[in-house]
Amino acid sequence: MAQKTLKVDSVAEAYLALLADRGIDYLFGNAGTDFATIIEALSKAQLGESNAPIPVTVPHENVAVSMAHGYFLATGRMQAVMLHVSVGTANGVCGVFNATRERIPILFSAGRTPINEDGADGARSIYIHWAQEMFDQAGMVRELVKWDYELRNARQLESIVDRALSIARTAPSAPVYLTLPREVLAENPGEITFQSPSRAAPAATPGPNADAVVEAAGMLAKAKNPLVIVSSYGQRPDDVPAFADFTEKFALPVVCYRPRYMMLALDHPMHMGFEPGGLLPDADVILTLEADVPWIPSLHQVNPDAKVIQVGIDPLFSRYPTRGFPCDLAIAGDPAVTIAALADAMGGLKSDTQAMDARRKRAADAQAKAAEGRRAVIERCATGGPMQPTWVAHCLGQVMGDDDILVSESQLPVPFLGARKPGTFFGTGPAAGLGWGPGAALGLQLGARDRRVFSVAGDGSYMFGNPTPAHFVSASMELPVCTLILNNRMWGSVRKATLGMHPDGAAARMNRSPLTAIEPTPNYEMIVQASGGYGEKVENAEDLPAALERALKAVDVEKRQAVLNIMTAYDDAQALADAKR
Ligand SMILES: Cc1ncc(C[n+]2csc(CCOP(=O)(O)OP(=O)(O)O)c2C)c(N)n1
Ligand SMILES: [Mg+2]
Repeated sequence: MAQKTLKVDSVAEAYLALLADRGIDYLFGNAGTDFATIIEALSKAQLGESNAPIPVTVPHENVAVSMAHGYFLATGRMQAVMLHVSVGTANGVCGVFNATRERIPILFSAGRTPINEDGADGARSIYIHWAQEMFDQAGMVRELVKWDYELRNARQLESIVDRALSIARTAPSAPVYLTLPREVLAENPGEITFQSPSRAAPAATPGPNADAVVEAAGMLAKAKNPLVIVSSYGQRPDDVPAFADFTEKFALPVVCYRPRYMMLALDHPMHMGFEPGGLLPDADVILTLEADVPWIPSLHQVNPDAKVIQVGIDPLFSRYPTRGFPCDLAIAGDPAVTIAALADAMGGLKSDTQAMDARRKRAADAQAKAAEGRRAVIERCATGGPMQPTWVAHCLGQVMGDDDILVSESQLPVPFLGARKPGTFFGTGPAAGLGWGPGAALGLQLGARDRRVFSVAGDGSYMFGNPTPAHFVSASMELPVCTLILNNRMWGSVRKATLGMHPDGAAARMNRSPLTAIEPTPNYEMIVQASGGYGEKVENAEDLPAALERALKAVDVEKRQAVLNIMTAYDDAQALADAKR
């Protein structure tokens, strides 16, 4: 088997060379005193004297983790993040939470305070080295990662790194956590020998159980009113066409519920929109596809006799403490393989063609009605300010090219964007740890430099996203993301939740309830200017198309980032109606 031997000055240098050998392109770093030997080794790499991933200086940990998340979405390639001991880890936990719930592999790592109080290379040299030590640093993230370990010595380096990477990449994939004590990083093994290429393959993803597929196919073929509810499918864009064919061929109505990706084109003949509420009472067989929450039990009435089939890599979402959706049949395994197997099995069964025709007609009617409704809304909101998010989505849809990417950490109404191709939409994950969007957009742009990336954020989400660090990285790494802020001067979702529970209460009688209003609103367009970007405030609907053109000129021609701070409306009645659907 092929081996490599490298002369190295430190374990840090060996570690970085090994990561580069294993296909880690970038190390998203937020450094501290624990990084001394890492920085020394990265410096050697920049002088051409060793190998290492490309370091990216990210001045907030949550942005760093979100960048690794976004880069994976663009490329399918797992990346590394390294943070400063316990305190840096604490700042990165929210990003890890988002990544783990969306099954994104990341080598999440941090230094460890020196163990020795003196007498060893790398031993404690600053007062913080005492207080920063924890009894169990990994305890902070253990619930969220699939595996964690602290590197003990140079001899175990290859085995531990490969184990971390292969476990993270094995489905259901997730972040892993590796801590790197300063003394261990500083050890000088002289040279290191490792297998190259790696001999630590991740496990191949299991396929579905054949009997379960036959049973599910029988249930779906017999159904009069089947319903497919899908939430997190299409992370791999290539999975989408076969799903589209499957649902079209067997006339299976599909609801894309809280979509994380582009899972089915808006103009697909069986696309039934984004809310399952209206269809659940009559559904007789419900197939949930990577849908952690296929409906809300307290809001939606579900036909009590409906059979429910849950399909996914981990269809019971075993890392969720509570999840009681009915499940008559669960099929674990690669969901794309399960869809293909279901299509095969159903192809051999007799289908009720009359029922299928009726479903096709219902879907076509519903689509025509929805499209008509959207046209009417767009006409109504084309002038004046503050403007409706629907108008922003519509205008954005008009300027987006087919391959442009959109990251949305906002209430942007997706249907108003128009039809999008697979791999072009990325929505907030189910844990909704705010602050993901700006970093994810940067990571996507880094992984897809030839494509335009739009990032749409609520005003609250934009601030959670650490705009100063994010705009700094955009400038330093030449990642000209175009950001649209839906600025309703409020944590609107929090107000909506308050009024949902207390519709006639005190908060409902106030326009600006406590802990929800973000006023006076900052001039967000000025933050990006501090990093050399283009910034503009947009107050009226009729000004948005031209403002978008100016922003895109900055991005496309001047190759610099842009932010449009768009004043949007918030309406209690509308918010409450939305919340009840
Ligand atoms: C890290 C984190 N903190 C707090 C929340 C709770 N939260 C959910 S939505 C929301 C407000 C978001 O505001 P904004 O981005 O302006 O969107 P809007 O609701 O106004 O459309 C908050 C604070 C969260 N999801 N994540
Ligand atoms: Mg807001």
